[in-house]
Amino acid sequence: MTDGMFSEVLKTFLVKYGKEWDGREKHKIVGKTPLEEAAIIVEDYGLPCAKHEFVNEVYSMFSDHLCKVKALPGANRLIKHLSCHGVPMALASNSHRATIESKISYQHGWNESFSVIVGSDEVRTGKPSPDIFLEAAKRLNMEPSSSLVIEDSVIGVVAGKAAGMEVVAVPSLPKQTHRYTAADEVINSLLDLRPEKWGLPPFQDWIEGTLPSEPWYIGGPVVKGLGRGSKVLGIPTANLSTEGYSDVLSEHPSGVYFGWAGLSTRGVYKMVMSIGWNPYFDNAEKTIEPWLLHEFDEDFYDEELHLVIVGYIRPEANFPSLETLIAKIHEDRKVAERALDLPLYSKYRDDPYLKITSSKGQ
Ligand code: ADP
Ligand code: RBF
Ligand code: MG
Repeated sequence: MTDGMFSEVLKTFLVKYGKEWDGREKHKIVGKTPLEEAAIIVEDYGLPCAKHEFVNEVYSMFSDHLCKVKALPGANRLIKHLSCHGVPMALASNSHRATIESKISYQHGWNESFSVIVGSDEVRTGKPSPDIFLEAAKRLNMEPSSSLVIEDSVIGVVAGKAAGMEVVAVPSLPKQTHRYTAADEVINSLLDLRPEKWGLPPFQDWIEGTLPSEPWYIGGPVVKGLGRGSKVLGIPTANLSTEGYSDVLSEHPSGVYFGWAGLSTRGVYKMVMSIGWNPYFDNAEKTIEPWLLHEFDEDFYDEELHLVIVGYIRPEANFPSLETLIAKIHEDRKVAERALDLPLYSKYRDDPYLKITSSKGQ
């Protein structure tokens, strides 16, 4: 139970004991079984309750929130794809079976897609022991060696490898790749999974190097960034504040996206952008950096900028040199420029959100 909703419940629970939830604890409990979680938190906070009391209370509070838990970006797409192709799937989690079942009951089509569910209360030992995965393979009638595990926790990666399976890690917390060296591959989000690498049918929804999405919208005044775009890269990016966008941003992984940009006094332009921590510079803060594909003769700080984001290109990456980073961004520009001429994407040029009628514009 690694999602934000669980953190919220813990926070409320700890307040009752006069304690304050320290988000840093998240690290220690990712991927653990409910009883292990309880042991860690009861001990760390010196709570005057037994482990099983903690589990009972916290999980009964949590069950009221399960309906609000959102699927990870790309999860629905992946599940639909694999189940359409008849790939047998199991859900194997350190949570208890009852929690898993009620959690997925709120996700459309998931219960029908997973032919097997294994919770940690159904085996002798939870992850990192391989038991859960071995039991899942057995119930699916599959060989462990021909099974692929998709995991968000280090503990789960260790369990999958111990079961003799191939493991793709999708870390749930940012900047954690280095902790997942046991995995066969570490990807940034489920959007980056290439099923064909693992002998599974490839996705067919990529179009000319882009993955279309339902359009999503962000906007605000152009703010000062770290002053690197034009100076260091020769690529100016009209940064937007991330404030107020935590919900939209959590629905979309960090990465390189494209779409249309509307500037209140100037017009609508093609746009390619990065959202994330810029691994090459290893920023402490997540930034939103749209590059408008047009030559302007002046800056436009504070001007109202609205973006309609229509597709995804790639995850953010690190690069061996500034030149290779710059070359990659120019490649992104070409991909976006071409794609935005396709009817699928060009139709959003007329989205009313781009025609800003602010008091500042004239
Ligand atoms: P900062 O770190 O402050 O974002 P940049 O070097 O990235 O500085 O420059 C970004 C600024 O350059 C934008 O805020 C905008 O005012 C201006 N600018 C000029 N041309 C463009 C363009 N094509 N795309 C984005 N911003 C541009
Ligand atoms: N920064 C990275 O560290 N890795 C990337 O893969 C990356 N991709 C980018 C793609 C585009 C289209 C743009 C506009 C920027 C990208 N950047 C990336 C961000 C770049 O480093 C950033 O704009 C500068 O740090 C200026 O603030
Ligand atoms: Mg910038």
